Amino acid sequence: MTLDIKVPSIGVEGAMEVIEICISVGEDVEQDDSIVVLESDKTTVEVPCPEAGRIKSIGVKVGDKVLEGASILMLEPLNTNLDKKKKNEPESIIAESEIKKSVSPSTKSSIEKALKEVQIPDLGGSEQVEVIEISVSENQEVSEDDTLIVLESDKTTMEIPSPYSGLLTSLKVKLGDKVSAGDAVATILSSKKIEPTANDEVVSVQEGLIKEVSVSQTEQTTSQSMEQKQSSVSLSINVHAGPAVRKLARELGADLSKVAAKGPKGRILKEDLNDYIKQQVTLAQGGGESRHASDALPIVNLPDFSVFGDVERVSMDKVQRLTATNMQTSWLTVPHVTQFDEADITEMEAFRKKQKKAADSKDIKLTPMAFLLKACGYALNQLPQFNVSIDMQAGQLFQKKYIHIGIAVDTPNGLVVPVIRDVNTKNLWELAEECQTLAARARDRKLLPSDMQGGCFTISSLGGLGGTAFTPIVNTPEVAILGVSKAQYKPVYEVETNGFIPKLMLPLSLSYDHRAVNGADAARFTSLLSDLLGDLKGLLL
Ligand code: CAO
Repeated sequence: MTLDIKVPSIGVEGAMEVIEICISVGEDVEQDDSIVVLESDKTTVEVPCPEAGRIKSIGVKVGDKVLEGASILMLEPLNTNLDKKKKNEPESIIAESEIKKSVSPSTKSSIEKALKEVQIPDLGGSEQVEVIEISVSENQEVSEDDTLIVLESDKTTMEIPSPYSGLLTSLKVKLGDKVSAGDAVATILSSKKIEPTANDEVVSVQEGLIKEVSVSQTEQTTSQSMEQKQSSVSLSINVHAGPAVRKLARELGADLSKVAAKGPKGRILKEDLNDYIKQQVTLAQGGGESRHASDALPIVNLPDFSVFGDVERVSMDKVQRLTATNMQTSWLTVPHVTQFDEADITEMEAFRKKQKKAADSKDIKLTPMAFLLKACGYALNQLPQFNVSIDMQAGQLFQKKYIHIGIAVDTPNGLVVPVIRDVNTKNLWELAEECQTLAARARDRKLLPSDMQGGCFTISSLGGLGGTAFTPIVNTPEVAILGVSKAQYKPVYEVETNGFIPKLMLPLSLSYDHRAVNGADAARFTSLLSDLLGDLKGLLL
C-alpha cells in the first residue's frame, strides 16, 4: 500500500514554486521530516511528511509550480495500520473535504464549522506591542483558551488565548511583529458540536460556513486518524530559509526572523545565520540589548567568572530587564528612607478566621492583604502627601484625587504590580476577591498593560513567605511603598495587668521618597495603619 502525499492547505493563493527537494527515492523518512520546500512571492514553506515511511517515487522537481492538492510523492508507510476501504488504491493524505465526504445517515451529532478571524483584544491603550512567542503553528488543532501568542509590552507579558476551538488555518503574525488592538492574529476553522436535528443528513455548504455531519463509527476512526495527520503537519512559514538553515537555527537557538537575509528573493543563507550569531556574541560581550535599555545608568565592569568555575550566560527576558532598570532608576533617583512599625493584629486574625466559612462559600481567600488594602486606602485619604508624584523639572507635585493601590505579585516570569482601583470605595470581600483575581491573572500572564497602570501606592507582602522586615524600593513615580513581613506571636507588656500577653504582631516597613514625604509623616502613616489594623471597628466603619 502506498500513500499519495499531496500539497496541503497552506493559506497561500495561487501556485508555489518547488525550491528544494529534501528527500530521495528509496529513502526512509520520519513523520514531520521536511520533504519539499515551496516558495511563493511572500513566503517559504517547508512541507513535512505526515507519517513515517519509504519514498517510492517523487512527482515534482525543483522549479515546478504546484497548487494545493498536487501530488508530491508516493510513500510506503512504515505503519500500515490505517483503516483502508480499498487496499489497492493509493490513499490520499490531504484534504479535509475528502474527510467530510464520509457521511453516514446514522449520524448522532453534527459539527458546525466557520472560518473565524482572531484579533488582538484591547490592550488597555498600549500599541505596537511585540510578539515574543508563537505558541501554535498553522494546521494545528487548537482548543478555546489555548494560548496562541505571547505579547510583551514595557510593563508585562500577556498571552492571547484562542476564543475558538478548531483548526488554525493561517497565522498572521511572526516573532518580533508589533501589534495593536484589532490586528489579525490568525484564522481558525472553528468547530462547534451541534445537537442532532431531523435534518442532520443534509450537508450544506454556505458562504464561509460548512455544516458537516459527523461520520459513522468506522469511518469516524479513519477520519480522525487522517485529521490527526493533518494536525500534525506543522508548517513553519513566514521566514525565508531552507531546511538546513532552519535546522542549524534550531540547534543554535537563533530566531530566524531576526536574521538579515542576503540570498535570492530575501532567502536566509547559512552565511547570514553565521553572521547573525557572530553579531549576537559581540553584542552579548559588550552588554547587548540590555545595555541599550539602561544606557543612562552606570555600568559595572564584570570579571571573567569562568576563571572561578563553570558559568553560562542566560538572557534576561524583557520584564526582568525592565524591572532591573526601574529598580536601579528608583534607587538612584529617589532618596529612600524606611520607617518600621508593628501592628497588633490578634483581633484581626480572630475575625479573619471567623470568616473562613463565609469566605469558602464565596470562594474567596480572605488573607491579611484585604485588610492592608483597606487600611492603606484609608491612610492615603487621611495623609494625602503620600498620594503624589513629583515633577522635579517643573518644581511641582501632582496631587492625586483617586486612590489606586498596586500589589506586588511574585510570578514565575518575574515581579509584576497589578493595580486595584478606587480601593477606598471597596469592602473587604471586594478587595480580597480582586487581589486574588489579579494575582492569578498575573501568574497566568493574562494581565493587560492597563491592569498595571495608574497606581498611587504599592503594597509588597512577603507575609506568606517569612522574614521580619525588609526595605522595599519605591515604585517611582509613586512616593511610598509598604512592605509587609510575616506576623508572629510576641510577648507584649500590658500596663493594666502588669504582665506579658501573647499578641500577633505584623511587621510593617514603609519606604518613602524623602523629597515628597518627611519622616514625621511616615511615622504618622505607619501609626495610623497600626491603629486601623489593631482596631477592626476603625477599619470597617
Ligand atoms: N503574616 C502571616 N501570614 C500571612 C501574611 C502575613 N503578613 N500574609 C499572608 N499570610 C498567609 C495567608 O493568610 C495565607 O495563609 P492561609 O492560607 O492560612 O490564610 C498564606 O500566608 C499565603 O498567602 P498568599 O501569599 O497566598 O496571599 P496574600 O493575599 O497574602 O498575598 C500576593 C498575595 C499576590 C501579594 C502574594 O502571593 C505575593 O505574590 N507576594 C510576593 C510579593 C513580592 O514578591 N514582593 C517583593 C517585591 S520587591 O522584590
